[in-house]
Amino acid sequence: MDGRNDGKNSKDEQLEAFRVDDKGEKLTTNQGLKVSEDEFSLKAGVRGPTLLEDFHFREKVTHFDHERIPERVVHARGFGVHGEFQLYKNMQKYTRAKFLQDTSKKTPVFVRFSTVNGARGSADTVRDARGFATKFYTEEGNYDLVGNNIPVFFIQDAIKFPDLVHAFKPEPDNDIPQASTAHDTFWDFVANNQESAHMIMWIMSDRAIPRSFRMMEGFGVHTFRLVNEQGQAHFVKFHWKPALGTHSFVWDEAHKLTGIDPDYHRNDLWGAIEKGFYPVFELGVQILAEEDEFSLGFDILDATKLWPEEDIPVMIIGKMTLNRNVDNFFAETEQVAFHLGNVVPGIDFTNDPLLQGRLFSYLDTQLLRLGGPNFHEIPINRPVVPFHNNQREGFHRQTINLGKVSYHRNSLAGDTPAPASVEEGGYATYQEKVEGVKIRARSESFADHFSQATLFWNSMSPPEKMHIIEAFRFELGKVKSESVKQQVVDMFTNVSLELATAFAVNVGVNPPIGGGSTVTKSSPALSQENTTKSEITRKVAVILTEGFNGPEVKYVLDSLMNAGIVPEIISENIGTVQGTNGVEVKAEHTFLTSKSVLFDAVYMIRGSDKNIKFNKDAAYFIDEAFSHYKPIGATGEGIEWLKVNNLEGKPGVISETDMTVFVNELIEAIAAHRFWQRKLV
Ligand code: HDE
Repeated sequence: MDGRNDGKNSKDEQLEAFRVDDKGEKLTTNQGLKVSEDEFSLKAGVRGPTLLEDFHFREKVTHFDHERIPERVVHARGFGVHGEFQLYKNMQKYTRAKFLQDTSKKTPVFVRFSTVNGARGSADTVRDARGFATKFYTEEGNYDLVGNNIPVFFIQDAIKFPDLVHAFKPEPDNDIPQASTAHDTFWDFVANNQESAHMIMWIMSDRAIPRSFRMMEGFGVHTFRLVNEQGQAHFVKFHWKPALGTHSFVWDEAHKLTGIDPDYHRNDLWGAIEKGFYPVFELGVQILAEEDEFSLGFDILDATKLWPEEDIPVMIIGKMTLNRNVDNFFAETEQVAFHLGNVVPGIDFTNDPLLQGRLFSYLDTQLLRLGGPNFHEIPINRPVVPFHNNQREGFHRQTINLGKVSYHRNSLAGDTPAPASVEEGGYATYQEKVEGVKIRARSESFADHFSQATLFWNSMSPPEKMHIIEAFRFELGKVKSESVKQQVVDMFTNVSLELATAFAVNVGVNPPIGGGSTVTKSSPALSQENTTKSEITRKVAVILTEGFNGPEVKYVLDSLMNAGIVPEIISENIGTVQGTNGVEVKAEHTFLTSKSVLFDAVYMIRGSDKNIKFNKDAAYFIDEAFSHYKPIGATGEGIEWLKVNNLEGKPGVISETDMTVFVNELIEAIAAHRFWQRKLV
C-alpha cells in the first residue's frame, strides 16, 4: 500500500505500508536521483567557493534545518509504545461503543507516557504528574483516553490552565529551574488558587515519583458519560490498574537518577518490552447512575474530586498489553496527536469546565505543532477505518480525493458522503437538557477545596506521610519569598495541622497557631501500601569477583531469572568472570558504569580482599541501596562482608546459608520492595 486511506483494520498492517528500510540501498536525493558523492560540496576548484548550483547540498542542509517541530507546550517529554486492548466484560448495558462490547476482539492501541512540566530533553524521574494517553484504533474510529497518573487536577476551569502552566514552568526571567515545581512562582500560584490543594497533596506524595511507567495507575480524571443503544446514560470515571502494582522511588533516588540516567523511565519501558516482559494494565470503570448525580457530597463535574473506590467500586472490564516498541521515535511518539474530542458512539462528555476547555485546546495545539490540518493522515494518527468527508487541501495533504464534488449537500455525487444514522453507526451527542443564564462564576458546589485533600492525607501510611512532609520541606525550602511560604503553611493547615506544623519551621516560617481539618474519612485504596506487590521484572545488582562459589551463584541466578527477576552483574571489569567448578558469568557493569539507584535490590557474593577500591565502591553502593530501603542479599564471602560492614540482621537484609531458603526469602524481599522499618532501627 502507498499510504492511501484504504481502511485496513489492523494498525500494525497499516503502519507496515509506511516502513522503509534504507539498509543496503544506494543513496539518493528526495527526488530519487542516485548520488555519487556525499562528503564534498560542489566547489569552483578544490579550494574555491561552494556553488549555489549544488542542489544536493541545499536539499540535505535545508531538510536538516527544518528537522525540529515545536515541542508540546506541556507533556513535552514522553515515550510511546504500541499494544492491544481486550475486553473481559461486555459493557452493552452501559455503552454502544463496539470496542466495549466484543470480548473476542483485540483493539490496537498506542500509549504515550509523559512528564508534564519538563522540556523535551529533561529528565524522566523528576517530581511531576505523569501523562497516560491512550489511543484506541477502534472499528468505529479513534478513541483517545488522555489521562494522567493522578486522578484529580490543579484547577477547576480550563481558562486557568495557561496561568497554572506559566507558574510551574521555569521562571521567565532566567528560565530556571528546569522540570521542577520547587520555585516561587509555582507556590505563589498554589497559595492564591486554593482549588489546587488536593492535587498538590498527590504531587507531594510518592505518586509523583513513580518507579516505572509500568508501575503507575492511570486516570481519565474527568467524569465522562457512557451511553447505551437505548440512549440511556451513566456517568463514568476511567482507571488503568497496573498488573505490577503502583510503586515509587524515594526522593533521593529519583533526584540522583536525573543525573545518572535521565532516560531512566524510557530505558525501563523499552527494555521491558524488548525482553518480552509486556506491561499489562487493566481498564476499570466507576459507574454512577444519572439520578445519583448529586449523591456523593461533592460535585462530580469538579475535576479536583475523586470518587473513593470504597464508595463506588472500580469494575475491571478489560486489559491492555503493551507489546511493541516504536520503529521510529519521531514518526510515532513525537507526531502522535491526542485529542479528548476523539470519541466513538457510546462515549460522551459532561459539563466539567476543565473537560470542556480541553475539547478546544488539543486540536488547536496540533495545528501549530504538526503544521496544518492534515495531521490525521500521519501514519500513527490514522484511524484503521476509512475517513470520508469534504475536507480538502491544506499543508501536506496526502489523500488524492477523486471527483469534482467536495461539498454537502449535492446532487452530482448523489449527496454523498452522506451522514450515517445512529443505527448505521453515526455519532449522536447525548441529549442533555441545558438551560442557564450566561455567567462567569464558580459553582457553589465547587467551593470545598480541602475535604478530599484531607481524605488523601488521612489515607497515607506513616512512611507515605513522612515522604509528603519531606517533599513540602524540599519544595518550600527552595522558595525564596517568606510571604509565599507562610501563605502555603496557612493554606495547608486547612488540610492537616500535623502536616503544616511538620514543615513550617523547617522552611523558616511560623508554624500554624491553630486550625486544622475535621475530616476523619480515609480511603485505603489511595495508599500504595495496599497495592499489588510483585518481584517480576525487578532488577538486582549482583556484585562478584573472580573465584566466586560457582554452583551456589548459578543456582541463585537461575532461580531469580525463573521468577522473572532481572539480575545484572557488576565486577572489576566488564566481561567474563570465572567462578569455581568451571562456572562463568558475564559482567555487564563496573562501579563506574552503574550505581545502586539503577537497581531494586543487591545480591552481594564476594568483595575482593585484594582490591581496596572495589571494596570501597561496593560499600558505598550497598550503603546507598540500604538507605533507600532496598533488599540486600548475601551468600558465601558476601555474608562475611555484611558482618564487617555492620549490615547483618537488619530488616530486608538476607544472609542464609541454605540456598533454597535464601532464594525464597530474597524473592519475597524483592517483591516487598522497601523496608521502611529500617528508619526505626
Ligand atoms: Fe492536557 N494538554 N490540558 N491535560 N494533556 C496537552 O496537547 C490542556 C489536562 C494531558 O502524550 C496539550 O498535544 C488544557 C488534564 C496529557 O501527546 C494541550 C488543560 C489532563 C497530554 C493540553 C489540560 C491532561 C496533554 C499539549 C486544562 C489529565 C499529553 C500538547 C483544561 C486528564 C498527550 C498536546 C500526549 C497534552 C491542554 C489539562 C492530560 C496544550 C487546556 C486534566 C496526557 O493541548
